[in-house]
Amino acid sequence: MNLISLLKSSFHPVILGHHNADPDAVCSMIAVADICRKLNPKSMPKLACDDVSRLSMQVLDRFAPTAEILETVEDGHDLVILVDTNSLLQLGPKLKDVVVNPERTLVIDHHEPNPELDSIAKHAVVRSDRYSACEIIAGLYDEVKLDIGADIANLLLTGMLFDTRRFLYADEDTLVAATRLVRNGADYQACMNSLAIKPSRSERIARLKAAGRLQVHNIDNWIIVTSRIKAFEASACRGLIGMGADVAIVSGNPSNGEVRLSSRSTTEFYEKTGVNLGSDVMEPLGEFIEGKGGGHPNAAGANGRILGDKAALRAVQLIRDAIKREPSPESDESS
Ligand SMILES: [Mn+2]
Repeated sequence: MNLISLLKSSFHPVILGHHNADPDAVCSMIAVADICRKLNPKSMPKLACDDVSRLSMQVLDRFAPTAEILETVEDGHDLVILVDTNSLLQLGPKLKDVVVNPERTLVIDHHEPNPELDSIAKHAVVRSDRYSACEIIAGLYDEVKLDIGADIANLLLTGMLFDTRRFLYADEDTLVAATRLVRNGADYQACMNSLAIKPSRSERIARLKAAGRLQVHNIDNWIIVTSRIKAFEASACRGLIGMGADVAIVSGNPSNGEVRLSSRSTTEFYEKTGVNLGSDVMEPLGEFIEGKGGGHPNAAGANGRILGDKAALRAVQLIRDAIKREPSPESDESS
């Protein structure tokens, strides 16, 4: 059965996105519902996600204030459409059991196909070479010969902007699709604005204070910065990386007398030095500050009781040691 007859044959489709649905997921879902209604005017699509991200709520407020996204689905649907995911696990606990009949399941997604895909759905539009589900769906409008209205164009462009990180990840097809959405009435600036989240006043002040108290350490041409604030350490680290640091370590001092350290590094730093902020830095640091530490290669933290300044300097020492241990192409060139 082709896509058009599948969608035309459905009167009660349910459209599912992944849990903590991001703007690409929710915007795709609303567009797919629009396609269903246009192909079959009697169709009454329902949308559902385990939960919707805060940013997605902001986008919906702006472009689809009346859209209803449910958290659970009752029986009685005749087609299940998975959007922006092809894995049941990603649907989250409340929805993973909705998908039961592969004959009546369609997947529209841009992630790598999951091995279980064939057993989930007999119908799939999975294009892992595309940068967003919204881009695929913009193409589907052509395929089924439907016009894209301005409302949907805004949603699809916003989903594309989000998943491509404002076209950092894109190719010619992506840009052509985006241009066509603008021609169909999408307001580029409004789409960009709908994705802007301004941190709270206290968070912004914390970031600025962290910048004001900065110490810069040069290790093998890498710029490692340390600072201290009361709260919002992780946000401050991201801010300092944005200002140009390769690694940022910020200690926070919450009122309970504990010390919290947060750290971030650039992908380039991790790729070229091999220094893992979790296992090389924050884990041993956790012990040093009489607490616990760990995390990921580019983002890690520790909690303990030793003063923040001392702890941050120790973290710098651990990075210095780790850089010496790891073969670093950068330092070979510069030495
Ligand atoms: Mn996506």
